[in-house]
Amino acid sequence: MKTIFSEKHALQSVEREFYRGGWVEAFEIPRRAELVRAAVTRAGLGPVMAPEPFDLGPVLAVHDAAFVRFLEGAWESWTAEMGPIPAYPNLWPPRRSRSIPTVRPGAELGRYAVDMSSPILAGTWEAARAAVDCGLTGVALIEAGEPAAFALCRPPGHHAGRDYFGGYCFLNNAAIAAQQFRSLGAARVAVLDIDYHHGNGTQDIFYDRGDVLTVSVHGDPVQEYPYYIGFADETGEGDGEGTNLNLPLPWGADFAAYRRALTEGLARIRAFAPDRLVVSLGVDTFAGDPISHFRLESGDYPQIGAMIAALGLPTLFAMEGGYAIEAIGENVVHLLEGFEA
Ligand code: SP5
Ligand code: ZN
Repeated sequence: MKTIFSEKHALQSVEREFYRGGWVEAFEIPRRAELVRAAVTRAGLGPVMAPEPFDLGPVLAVHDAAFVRFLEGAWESWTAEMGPIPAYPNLWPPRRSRSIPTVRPGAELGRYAVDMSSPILAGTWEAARAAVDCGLTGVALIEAGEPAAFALCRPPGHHAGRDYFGGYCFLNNAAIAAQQFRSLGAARVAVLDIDYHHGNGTQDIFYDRGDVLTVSVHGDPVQEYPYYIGFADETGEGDGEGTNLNLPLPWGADFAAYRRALTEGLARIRAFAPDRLVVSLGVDTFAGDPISHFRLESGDYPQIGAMIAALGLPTLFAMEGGYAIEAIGENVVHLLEGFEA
């Protein structure tokens, strides 16, 4: 299958992230994407191509317009007041406060950020747009007849909601791609999120939609980021009632437990009978992942790919998390090879 990759991902680059009161070596680093790209090439998975540029239409079909305007201009307004330093939020609106615009960039940052993991830098907007373009180019390839495509998105996207960013994510690449499939004529689309963390942004975006099924297998939010969302009793609302499925697993879950949950998720997708599938592909389920607590081995990933392939759906893979640098390339390629086998 074809891989879509943009060098612009490197514009989002931090060396440290804030953790337990101090700065630790960052986990979401440009090297991740470079290693996946190298592994794709080494394995002969198929050609690696640059994305086509898309206008903001598909982004605005998913994200709030004021949020998008904020992200686009955040660096400029921040640096005008603060100088050229990374934009980190350090305050958040209290509950029941009103959404009155302010002129201060720090206050606007807190309005839209959900955590401190995702600083806005000079190139953040360009990097996030390029990641979206990777997904949209994958959609176009599939609509042109490719059975599958791999959007090697970075920064990742699944924690970004309609009007918020965080968890290393700014724009929701997978959700934008799923909506694009809808806009181009698919009646029903499923999003399967196999990143270790709950795909809260994707759930949020499609929560009241009956035309997009969202399924996520992830670390139980009782124990794990994003903590406040991702529980099994969140099933959708309104037209979307019954079209969100959360399959949380406890810390320490091994592949046997994982496979059971995934099997349940895939059965729900089959019953929904979608026309297209988007997979939020994180490999932070790996036992060696430095910030996660599942126990999957590299040898398990081909089976996950094969299980997804058994759905027989045109499938877009969109890269999300995975922080075990030494194994990220191998794990991603194993999964995609399992899909194609
Ligand atoms: C896309 C994605 O996988 N985002 C993950 C966001 C996780 N944010 C919480 C990170 C907590 C970092 N903990 C450091 C543990 C060091 N031992
Ligand atoms: Zn993750």
